[in-house]
Amino acid sequence: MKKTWWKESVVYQIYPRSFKDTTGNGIGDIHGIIEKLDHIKSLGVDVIWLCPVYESPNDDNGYDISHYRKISDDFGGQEAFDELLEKTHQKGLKLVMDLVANHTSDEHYWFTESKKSKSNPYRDYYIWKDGQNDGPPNNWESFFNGSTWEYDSTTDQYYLHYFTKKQPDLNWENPKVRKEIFDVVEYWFKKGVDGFRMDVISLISKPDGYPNSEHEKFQETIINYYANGPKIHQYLHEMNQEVLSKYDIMTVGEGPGIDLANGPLYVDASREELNMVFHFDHMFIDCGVGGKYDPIPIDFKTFKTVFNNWDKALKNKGWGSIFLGSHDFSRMVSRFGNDQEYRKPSAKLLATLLLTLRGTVYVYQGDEIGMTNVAYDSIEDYNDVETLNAWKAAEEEGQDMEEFLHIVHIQSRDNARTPMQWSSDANAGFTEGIPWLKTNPNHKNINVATQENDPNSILNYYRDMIAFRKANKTFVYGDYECLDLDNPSIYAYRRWDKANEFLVLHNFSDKKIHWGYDLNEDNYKVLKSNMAQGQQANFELEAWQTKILKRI
Ligand code: ISL
Repeated sequence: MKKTWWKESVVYQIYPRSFKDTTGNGIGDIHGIIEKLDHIKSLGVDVIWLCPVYESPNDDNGYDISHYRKISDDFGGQEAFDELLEKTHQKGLKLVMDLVANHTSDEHYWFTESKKSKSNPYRDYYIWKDGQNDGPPNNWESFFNGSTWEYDSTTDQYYLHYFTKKQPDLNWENPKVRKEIFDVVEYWFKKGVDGFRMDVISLISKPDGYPNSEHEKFQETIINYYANGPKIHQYLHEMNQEVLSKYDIMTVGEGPGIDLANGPLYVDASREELNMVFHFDHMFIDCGVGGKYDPIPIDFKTFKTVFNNWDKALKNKGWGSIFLGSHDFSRMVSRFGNDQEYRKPSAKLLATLLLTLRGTVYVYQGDEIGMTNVAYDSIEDYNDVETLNAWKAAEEEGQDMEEFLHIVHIQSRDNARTPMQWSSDANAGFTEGIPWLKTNPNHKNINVATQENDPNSILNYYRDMIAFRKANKTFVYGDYECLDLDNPSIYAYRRWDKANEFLVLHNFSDKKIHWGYDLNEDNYKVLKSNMAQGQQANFELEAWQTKILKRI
């Protein structure tokens, strides 16, 4: 297996709007990131991935770009970005940006032109179709509710938008569009940017003929119509040849519909497309028939199986990405851990899981201090377009809205977007103004400042575990095998190479357990745990205890 810097990297994801405000306008900005570079560096991570900071009307908080080469003034503009890039590099860190190229903002120049007439030179930059029987061209539904088609009276046609109507989809069939995007990518590489996370890259190639979906479940429609279109791999190979392969950068493609069958195609090095992908097999694990806003309990065996299957699928071709949270999902400790009585140990357990699996590790801002979900009293306090549209749809369906607010508490993307908790001060030390999204009241107890000086804090555990992974490359490149898959509480696996053999045990339960597996526990010694080791047997685990053992 070829060794490279990005395989060994730990990536820190920043949602700039919520990270640190330095102007008092309530919105996080690039100077805030610069101010906190020491914090980021102190974690021991290698790469910063910035969610979009380009010019945008913010219908979807920056995932609707109106200028690909301009940094938003809300975030401090180009000068601030150049300073960030320089200072990041000075600290020996790399900077990866977000490429949102499935769609633009409807306020992008290409779209305002495209709308003007059927003969406009930019018309074919987007996907325009005639309606059918006084309605949209087909029955497709958008990710954020409602039809994917928006009628435009100027030319009496509909345009396609998989997300909001302010996010029209680009027409990748058009070679001019591809060239424009490749040029944008190259523009940022020339500035010194170290890679891209590619937003919904799985959706860029549209299905021939735009047929009606015959599926009721939205997830099925994504898989069968929107994702992995006929030319996806042609486009990505082309991007690789035209630009990516010419730079020492990293790429990670994001997208719904990436599964075990097609995932390896994106990242098999010999195919020359992308380095890594984010799949969502474990992130959509709690979606019921009605999708994200119809949650079901997480099945632990399925959770483990997802990691097993992906490790196996990418073992000989490609490379994995390991993450448990992002700006699109609720907080990992609230979701996969226990954010009440066992918040501290379970946050540390999840950190250990992240840092002992094979693949590049992604840590989302705030997870390094165990930030949790928030539960606002009213829908008025929510900002996320996905949440608000789901709310509207539930209201129209006549659902019990008190119950739905409870679902919002569990599932809203705003859970991950509450301001970063720097201190116990007003607004968590995030802003001196009014934050764009209310801070989580628990910032009084959960914050960076408090954890900084506590040797047993989650924050210091992250630092320690990241250093541990760096010192033990077996966790990066070594083999992986899950043991005792049927165990309803324990996630156990071996990681090994020629030099070392490790056994990692996680107790995902509120009960103390002695792992009764057919291995001699005297052959191991405990190297690390999230709890002090008393008179315990090696395979004995307290509630939410995690242990890394070494075979002696
Ligand atoms: O957020 C999701 C589930 O709650 C996903 O379905 C998400 O919409 C999907 O993975 C795409 O996400 C990305 O593109 C969106 C943007 O809203 C997300 O923030 C971004 O990560 C559209 O650009």
